[in-house]
Amino acid sequence: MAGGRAVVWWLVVVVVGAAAMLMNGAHAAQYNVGGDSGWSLNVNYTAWAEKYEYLPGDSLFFKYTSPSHTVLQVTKEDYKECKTSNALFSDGKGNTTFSLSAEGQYWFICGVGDHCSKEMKFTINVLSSTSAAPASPGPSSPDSASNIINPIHLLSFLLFLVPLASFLF
Ligand SMILES: [Cu+2]
Repeated sequence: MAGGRAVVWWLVVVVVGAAAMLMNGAHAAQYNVGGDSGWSLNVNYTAWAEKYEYLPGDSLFFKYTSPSHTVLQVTKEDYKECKTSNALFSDGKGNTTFSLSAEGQYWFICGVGDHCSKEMKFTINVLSSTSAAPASPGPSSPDSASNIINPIHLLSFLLFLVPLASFLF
């Protein structure tokens, strides 16, 4: 049965490798800013932003139509003063996707009219991948768009496959 054993070990290696790959990528989440309300007036974005833990590789989706609103990433100082002239990032084409590529603090405001002073603004802190809890369940409420694979479920399924394989061979 030496050949059977080899097949089982080969299977274990493949399964563990696949699990590691999938768990690595499973955390990239896209967050719909403001949930169902999207990017608009009369939404408490501070309360919305505090619901999640953001990691590098995640992205924000601002749902709005041009020219009603814009998305500006600004400095902390400009955020406080609702200053729009020195934006680090700016888009007003509608439905903006913003990649949170690096850890650190991000400040966002709307650059249209007095929307920023009407609280159309929020700040988030993107944690480093290592500082975040590895077993974090991630976003699961309806206003997060895509967290396709639940790593825990996947892992239990794969761990179930291993004894099954040893039984078969
Ligand atoms: Cu606006």
